[in-house]
Amino acid sequence: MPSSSNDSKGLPADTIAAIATPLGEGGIAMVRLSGPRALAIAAAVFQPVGASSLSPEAAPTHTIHFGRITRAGRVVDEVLLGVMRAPRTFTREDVVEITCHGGLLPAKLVLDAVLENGARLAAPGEFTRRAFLNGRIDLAQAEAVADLIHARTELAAAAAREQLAGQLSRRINQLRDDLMRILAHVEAHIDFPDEDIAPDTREQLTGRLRSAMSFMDELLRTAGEGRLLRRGIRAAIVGRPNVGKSSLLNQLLGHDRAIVSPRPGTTRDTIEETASVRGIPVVFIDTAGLREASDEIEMEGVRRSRDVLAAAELVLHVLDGSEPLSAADEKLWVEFAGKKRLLVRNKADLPNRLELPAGQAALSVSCRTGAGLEELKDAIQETLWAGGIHAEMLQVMINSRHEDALRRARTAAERAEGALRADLGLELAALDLRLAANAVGEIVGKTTTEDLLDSIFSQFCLGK
Ligand SMILES: Nc1nc2c(ncn2[C@@H]2O[C@H](COP(=O)(O)OP(=O)(O)OP(=O)(O)O)[C@@H](O)[C@H]2O)c(=O)[nH]1
Ligand SMILES: [Mg+2]
Repeated sequence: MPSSSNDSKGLPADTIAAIATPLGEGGIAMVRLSGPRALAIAAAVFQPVGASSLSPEAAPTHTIHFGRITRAGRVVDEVLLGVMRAPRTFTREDVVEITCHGGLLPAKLVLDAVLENGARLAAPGEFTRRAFLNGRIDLAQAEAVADLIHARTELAAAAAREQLAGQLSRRINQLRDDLMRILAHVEAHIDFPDEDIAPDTREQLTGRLRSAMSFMDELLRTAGEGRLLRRGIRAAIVGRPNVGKSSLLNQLLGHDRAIVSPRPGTTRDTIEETASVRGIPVVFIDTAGLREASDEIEMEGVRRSRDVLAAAELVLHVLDGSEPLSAADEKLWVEFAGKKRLLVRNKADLPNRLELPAGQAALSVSCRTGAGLEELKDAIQETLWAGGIHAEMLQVMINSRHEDALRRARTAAERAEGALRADLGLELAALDLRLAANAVGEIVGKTTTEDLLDSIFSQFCLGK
């Protein structure tokens, strides 16, 4: 984090500013200010216009005012200025939002004006970081803000919203409380060494610890889906030349992205684009038809296809249903034996001449008529995420940081249980219980380090 001053309680004391809208041309842009001097700095650059507009310092909270931003006596832009006074704001500090004309220049000039009057340029994610430091949201909720911004499908956005609303945090806090209560119980016995833990108390404590562990397991099981929704998955479309790989890509995307032609070897480069398959973000990759290349360019295309294939998590192997199975098809089938894959029999609108080896099933589609495409999407979803996707599943979807913390908590809890059960020293059990509770606390930010906060908030965009 850049140089920032803190007050006696370690909370930020300076006022930060940034352009909160994407850089580029648009209808409007917004410059956001947050901190103890936000209203004073805004007052220094803003001239209210019209009877109902007020100076930021005089304005009641949650009101909007029309006026001009001036810089060295010259008007920079006509703006709407929103005043939100602490603590009912995103950061719990005084916040001013200045909405100016879109385009790079107006926003930059407004930003310069506030920077010249005492604001500091915000680091990426610094507004959200303040919301966390000032206790408005916890760390899991702060991460959900970034998830929501980066979400590529409605389903991913819905999961982020649940996390932002505190669905995960509530469960994590409950888990941590449970561990702390068990710890308090064990520590009470350490403090009074004469009173031995009665066997049934011991039994009761290990039972409570076991149910905490099985709750950890439940949360850990959501990691796969969490990864799927956040990162999406890469699916390569492969097959020998001319079977309809590019046609399939276009159908799955819903628009003509790749060139389709009857000439084998049409696609020479790899083409990729993201689509939502039943809410799961899938990056579909069209590849050059894998064959012995006839020229240098095609050879490079085939080489790239093989690289892409190595990184893909799912393979859609396309066959031409209007032709018999060829040696080239079989070779490809063997080549991708280690991958999650689906066989797609294309050109179902033509008479079928394809015989699949016994025991192998393919999904029939026609990229010409669109037949079978919905069934293919269902099959893709089923392969990635077995079973239907229900609303309540979206409530908890841990990310890799949560997964790592939970695994450490799980290991420590298991050791504590072993120590309790085997009548080993209670100090040992207490030590591990504390480790477990701390690891769980990391998820919501009850225990954090500057490094951890830096790594989380640096992933945010500027102005968030
Ligand atoms: N009848 C019929 N023709 C199809 C279908 N899908 C694709 N084709 C035709 O098959 C030919 C090849 O299609 P492409 O999508 O370019 O095939 P490709 O696998 O990408 O080919 P390469 O890039 O050369 O490897 C084109 O003439 C398409 O119009 C289908 O479902 N039915
Ligand atoms: Mg192609």
